[in-house]
Amino acid sequence: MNDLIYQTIVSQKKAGKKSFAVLIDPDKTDEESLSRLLQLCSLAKVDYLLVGGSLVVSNHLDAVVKQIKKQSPIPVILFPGTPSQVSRHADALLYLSLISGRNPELLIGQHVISAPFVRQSGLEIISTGYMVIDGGAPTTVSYISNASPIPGNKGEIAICTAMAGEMLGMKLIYMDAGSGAEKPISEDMINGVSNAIHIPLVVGGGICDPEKAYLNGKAGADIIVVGNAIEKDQSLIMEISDAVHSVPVRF
Ligand code: 1GP
Repeated sequence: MNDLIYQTIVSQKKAGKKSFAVLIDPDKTDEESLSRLLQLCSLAKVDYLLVGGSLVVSNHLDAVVKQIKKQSPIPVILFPGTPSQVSRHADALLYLSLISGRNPELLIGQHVISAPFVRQSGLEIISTGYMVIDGGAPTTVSYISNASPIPGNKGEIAICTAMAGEMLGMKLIYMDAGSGAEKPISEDMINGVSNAIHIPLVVGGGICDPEKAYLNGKAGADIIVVGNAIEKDQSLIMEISDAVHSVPVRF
């Protein structure tokens, strides 16, 4: 199994460079709007395309990934909300364990079931400690996972959870306030977590303007993920990408 994408993420982190990932929910796109989105992502120098959703009720994940691979050189990373969201046409898959929750199914149970076909897919697998942070309103991810999120003002819980994830051997920590969160994760929490771990930190959920994306990068997020806001206004892609890429290097 190659680890090209992960190595890129790590070397960007080492160089102090921030990356911008656009989240594409296969349920909320069609061929034409995806085509437009991909053009904008290329122009804006988006670093990664994350594909997935908490539910994915349509069955065109494969078609969406194939279209992206045909039209865009940007790496495609699957961000599966359920174990069935695997497409061998992508470049990598975030193998998520919901370490902020106490639901054994999402910590390890579903992984046991999906392990053989995840391995068979030949995808680059990136073991990811997934932490849901309270974003002010119940989100699909907290409902589906049947697990309480970490309170937004409990930085020390987030720090200890991320540290545990790293020491258990996870390669990435993804802190998520959930898609469309009312309150994105505070810079304070991002800063605390980022200072406590050595592995790359992904942050997303409710980020809807370039300022917040910039501040998240400055606070220590290595990859900033935006989905919902871009679905509503594609012109944000360029502004947010510029903001993320303009975060000064800090070692
Ligand atoms: C959700 O982190 C992602 O899992 C992105 O959230 O859709 O709110 O940008 P948004």
